[in-house]
Amino acid sequence: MNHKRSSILFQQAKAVIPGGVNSPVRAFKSVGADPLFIKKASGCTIYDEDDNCFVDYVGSWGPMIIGHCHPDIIKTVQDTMTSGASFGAPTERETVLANMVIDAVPSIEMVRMVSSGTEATMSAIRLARGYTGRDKIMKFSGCYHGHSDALLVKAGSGAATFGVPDSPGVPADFAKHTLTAEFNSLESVRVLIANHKEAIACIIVEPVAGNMGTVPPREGFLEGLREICTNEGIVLIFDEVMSGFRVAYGGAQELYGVTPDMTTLGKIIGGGLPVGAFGGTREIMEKLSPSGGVYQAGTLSGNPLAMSAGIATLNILKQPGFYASLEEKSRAVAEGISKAARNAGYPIYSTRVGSMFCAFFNKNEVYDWPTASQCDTKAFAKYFLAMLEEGVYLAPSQFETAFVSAAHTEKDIEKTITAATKCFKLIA
Ligand code: HOZ
Repeated sequence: MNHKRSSILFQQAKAVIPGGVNSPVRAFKSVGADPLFIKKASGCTIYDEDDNCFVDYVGSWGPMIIGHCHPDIIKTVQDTMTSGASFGAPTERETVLANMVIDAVPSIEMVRMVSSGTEATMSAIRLARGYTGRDKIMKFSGCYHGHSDALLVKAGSGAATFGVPDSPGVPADFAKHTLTAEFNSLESVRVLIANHKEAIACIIVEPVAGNMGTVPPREGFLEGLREICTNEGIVLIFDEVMSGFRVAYGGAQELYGVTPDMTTLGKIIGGGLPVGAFGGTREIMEKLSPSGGVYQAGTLSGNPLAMSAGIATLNILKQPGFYASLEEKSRAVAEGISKAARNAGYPIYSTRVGSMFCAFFNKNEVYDWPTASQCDTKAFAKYFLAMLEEGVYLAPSQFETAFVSAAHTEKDIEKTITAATKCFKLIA
């Protein structure tokens, strides 16, 4: 496969953009290759600048649940654009999308729109601190909640991929307020709470961890967090930027039947345009400025284009059978890859929740960051590059999630499994 033009574009980008990319994992650094520069996409197919085409399992890292360039999204964005891209003033669409989110997500009685997932989590944390009057927060190692100072502690995604889970530039004085427990271990949570009595404002968790690969919650974990937070007066925040409207219309909280106090969203609710949101109980949300004193603002918050794309996307997701059909496709592809590995005699540990899945290059169970970090990342890199050559575009890191969209067809899934069969044999 020829990557000539992508390589030239990457050299040009490196001269003017740090590392040649505007978000680190995109650089393909951990798989030892140059990134592909993407020219266009349609459905679940992406085309690079050398006119190679790939079945896409990145889906813009989650938003493209209905596939790229869906006609409803194109139409609504074009129509909205003709009336103006941004006003910095309220529009009706913001209330429409807010109501759709409130109807869908069990924990949300009020919601504030922002422009990214990072902004959503950062603001939710500030609000939880303002609401409780406490400073400390708790997160889980390997979970990633965007790149704000307080949350770049033992972080997943690119931070884990590049070995900088605690980033330089985060003052120790800020990081000292962030406590880190182990995902799926209520015991580690209890120990930290015992050592910081009445000092913890919130526990933030990805209910389905998606930034250390895909790690499902063990039975009782989310329920246990709910109980602990209720007993200790701690705000429970589900970071559903990835899992929201992805693993079910109402997110992981609907799937597992556990209702947090606050929820952060992003990705899907913007239909591929930049968006984020955080919401929760009326009591907490009314502490937010201008109804309350906790400050948060944004010039492009509630942006008309993003609101329109979000509304159109949710209208499609609401259609009967959408999630059942996506579940079936996702099961077929994840099980197919897992079987291909088994047949090649190559041990992987396979996880999936709805249309989020991961092939861990690990023969043992992966249930937290210490177990995820044991994966054979060199073997993953070989697999990734071989799959790319076969026309399958996966996330360029072991510590990310693969996303299936409604646009993936049986033929795409077959192509993926055939490719995996060949690639596992190659590396076995
Ligand atoms: N934080 C994203 C992965 N979990 C990467 C975003 C991007 O590079 O676009």
